Amino acid sequence: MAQRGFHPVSGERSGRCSRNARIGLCVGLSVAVIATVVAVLVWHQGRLQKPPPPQKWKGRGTTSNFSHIVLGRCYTYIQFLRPELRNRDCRKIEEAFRNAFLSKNPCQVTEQDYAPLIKLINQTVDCNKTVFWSRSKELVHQYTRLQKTLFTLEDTLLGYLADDLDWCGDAGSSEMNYDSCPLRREDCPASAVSVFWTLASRKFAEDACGMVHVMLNGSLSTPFNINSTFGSVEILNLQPKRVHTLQAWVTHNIGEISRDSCTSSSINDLRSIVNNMNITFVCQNNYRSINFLQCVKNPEHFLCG
Ligand code: JS2
Repeated sequence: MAQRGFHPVSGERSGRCSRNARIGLCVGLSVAVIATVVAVLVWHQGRLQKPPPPQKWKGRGTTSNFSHIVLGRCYTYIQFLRPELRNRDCRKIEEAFRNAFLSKNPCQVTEQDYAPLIKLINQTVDCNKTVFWSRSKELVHQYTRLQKTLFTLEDTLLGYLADDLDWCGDAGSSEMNYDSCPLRREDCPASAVSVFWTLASRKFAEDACGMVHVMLNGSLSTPFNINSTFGSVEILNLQPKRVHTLQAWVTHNIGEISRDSCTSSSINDLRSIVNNMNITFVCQNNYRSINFLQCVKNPEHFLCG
């Protein structure tokens, strides 16, 4: 007869089962407790292991709000300045810019690191619309802001995003280094910023076609400097099969005595380099449109009568 509560067939089994259940429960609880303790220890250990301080360089650190500035500039550019680029994805562009240098030694960033950014931007300038410059940044951009069909590098999206910004990361951190970034001469010849501008300038020159222009500063003793970015990167990367003429505008500060800088030795050096590339060289002193621009800022000057 079945004992109250005891079933002959499954009785032993239910007794054994409850014991196994208890053992399983105990093992499960023990594993859960051990896992929790280990997780807490690892988390606490992680907190104690602060990332090493960023490396100390001689230059300014990353510009504050770098990511927000780049994102804002991108939207401003594609929505208002050049709506023909309205289909570009600014979030992906900002992320690609950041990923080009974050978690890397800023002296070991390569041109390849910027390739995804360049690919996402994917912009070319129409023939006859490219303007280079050297030691004349302010005046040339005053001019291209009015002559909107002309493009300096800083009037393209790539140059517009980065102009006047500083940026670098650190191999031991996923954060930007806001304390300092390497300087070209004092720290390393190829910093994240200088690699960017050399790449951007070279690509800007390679893509140029037709008649290209350059604004040079006639108020300097050497308006053309072979060691400048224009002289050492852009000129040498013009493609003679694409570019037939380089037109130089040599500007003088409006208050200065005008002189014929187109016959100066440094301009003659430029002429030789360009002609040896089978590209026609044309030089203009005091280009009228640019003189007018200077008169806008100095209407009282006697030359602006
Ligand atoms: C650091 C910057 C910035 O033709 C022009 C532009 O296309 C430019 O890319 O290169 C030429 C100007 O360079 P250059 O001839 O050495 O003249 P510069 O007056 O000494 O200007 C140097 C600027 C080089 C590139 N660059 N570098 N940080 O924010 C920055 N912005 C630009 N354009």
